[in-house]
Amino acid sequence: MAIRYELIKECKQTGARLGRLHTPHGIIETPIFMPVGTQATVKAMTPEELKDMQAQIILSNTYHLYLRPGHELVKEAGGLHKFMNWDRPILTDSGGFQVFSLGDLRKITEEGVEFQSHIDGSKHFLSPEKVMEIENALGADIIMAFDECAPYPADKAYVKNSLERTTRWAVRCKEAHKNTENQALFGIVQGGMYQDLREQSARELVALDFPGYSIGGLSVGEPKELMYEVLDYTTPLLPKDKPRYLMGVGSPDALIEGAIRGVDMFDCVLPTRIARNGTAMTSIGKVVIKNAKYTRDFTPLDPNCDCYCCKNYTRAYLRHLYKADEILSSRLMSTHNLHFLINLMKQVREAIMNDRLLDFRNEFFANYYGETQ
Ligand code: PRF
Ligand code: ZN
Repeated sequence: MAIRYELIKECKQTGARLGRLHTPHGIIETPIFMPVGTQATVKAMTPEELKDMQAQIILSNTYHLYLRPGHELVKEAGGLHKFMNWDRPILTDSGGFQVFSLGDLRKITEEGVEFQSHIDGSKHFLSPEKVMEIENALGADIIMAFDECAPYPADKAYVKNSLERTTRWAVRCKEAHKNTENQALFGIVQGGMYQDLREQSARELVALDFPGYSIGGLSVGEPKELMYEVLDYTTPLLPKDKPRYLMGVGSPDALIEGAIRGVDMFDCVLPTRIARNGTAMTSIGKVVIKNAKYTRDFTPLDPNCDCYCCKNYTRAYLRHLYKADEILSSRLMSTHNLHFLINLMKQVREAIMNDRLLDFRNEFFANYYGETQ
């Protein structure tokens, strides 16, 4: 078995889980936020910098690395860890989400998905077997099954069809996965916003006995309250002794609400993407650094943060860098935003340890949404 989940305790106030995930490249403390490194790099950050901000695991993408530089080349380099010089755990997503987001550029059949590259328009075909070949070549500690993420809104017949195909593809992934000793394959629960379909999906996947389970098909445009409602009835369907990963979710409120509902792992491009657009998440709410009110603000980006950016630079300087279109703007803002979410999860874990996650949530929200910057 490539991974082992150790449940340390459940928060008495919320039922949130504090755990440890043992992987071939080290131990991850959960609940955890995973920075996204789509193209074998967390944009603008070196692995050393990610370690400095205590990133424990990063995510990368099958779809992108298959198209460029190609999984064979990454394998030739000695695998993804070696290729990108990151020796801590890595999780790869299957491409199920990226391919389905291509719209007109793809065609789904029972066999797999035919699509055109977003880079050069060339034709490709991804099947469960092909995705396992790619993920085995990349060599991440945790790999995802090839799934179909239904859009929102979608009618029930469509969602039922896609979740049933996701189960059939999960069976094929399990059969094709060649490296079970070093790589843990997660099944992905789908079923849209329909309770009975989530139950069907979870039941079918749990019967296949994966080492972990992802919750897909959320944060696809539905209202936040609806996502929380789906989580309310989905996480209890999953085995307590396996990790649960909520895919593509990473706003501070969703991280806390997800942890409260029993989620152990999260990922999102949000912190790095908005950093490059000049937006910071801080303990007292969002800061849009280009605003004129920061011209002469010689205080740190976040008064309560001890990241490299906040310890050394002012809002006025960061605003200048952003306005002058300097690379350092993206680097410093990304440093802060990643540190902010990694540190938020550290605080969530401490709150679970002390049976006070509900209190922590209320305090955090009062500071985050209470004042406008
Ligand atoms: N499936 C896969 N990756 C994903 C998703 C999914 O449903 C989502 C949905 N938020 C993000 N990333 N394979
Ligand atoms: Zn900071």
